[in-house]
Amino acid sequence: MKDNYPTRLKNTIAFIKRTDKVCFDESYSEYEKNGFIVIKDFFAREDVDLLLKSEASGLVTNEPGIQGIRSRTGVHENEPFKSFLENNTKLIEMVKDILGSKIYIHQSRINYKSNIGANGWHWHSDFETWHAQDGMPNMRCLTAMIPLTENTNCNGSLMVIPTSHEVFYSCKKAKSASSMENFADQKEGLPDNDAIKYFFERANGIIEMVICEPGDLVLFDCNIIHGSTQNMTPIPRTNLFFVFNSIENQLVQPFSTDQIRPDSMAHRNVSKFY
Ligand code: 6CS
Ligand code: FE
Repeated sequence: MKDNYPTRLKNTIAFIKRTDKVCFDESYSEYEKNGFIVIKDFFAREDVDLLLKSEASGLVTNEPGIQGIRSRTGVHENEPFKSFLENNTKLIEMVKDILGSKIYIHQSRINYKSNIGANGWHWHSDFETWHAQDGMPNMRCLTAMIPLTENTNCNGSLMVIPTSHEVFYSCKKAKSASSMENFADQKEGLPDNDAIKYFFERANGIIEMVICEPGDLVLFDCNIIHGSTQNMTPIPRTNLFFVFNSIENQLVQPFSTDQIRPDSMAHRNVSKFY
């Protein structure tokens, strides 16, 4: 298959104009323009509180350098996360409208940033990873972020660069980490500082801190440049993520590696479509 977004090459560092449509439904113009949207009080508070209290199972990724769990992937395969997803027709219909087709779960995860000193995530585009490492062909994918605790102005909340989803940054090949290591501590697929500056200036100097609380829904495009800092506070930041991909954008062979990641990180054997 043609590689529309070549990345992790030896020498080329380039900005590639996005050719994929961001949004198939005109009523989400803010999402289309900025690459993300926050919808207050989308979920019933008690449904979200139940998720926080529940023990999740799934593939664990540990914190690099410190004790603790960084992430758990594949959480939607078990209760109560499974029912929470499947019963949320309001969410599913909305994502289908935006992506313009039937959808499925590419990845689900909980990121636990709940201990003092829990690590952040440097600036990156998720799509860059999913394209290079998982063989996601195009940008027909988005993330629904569901805060299970408060995301405040100081506990390592998500930061995004509005409008950065419109351009793909082709990253320079880095000292190779395995695909699995790259999940815990990203070394490959990081935009360099000049690229971050470019996106920042293009956004008229705006970096948005996504402050939100349980009950809210955050949708962000697969290619938006985002990141977050360490959580230095005793205020836990725990977020659930459902990554939805279009049925028309299913995974092929990875574009930049031979390593196939586990199904819970990059769903290939898809049987359930919405
Ligand atoms: O490797 C991944 O799939 C994950 N890593 C990052 C840095 N962002 C999104 C994604 O869940
Ligand atoms: Fe990410």
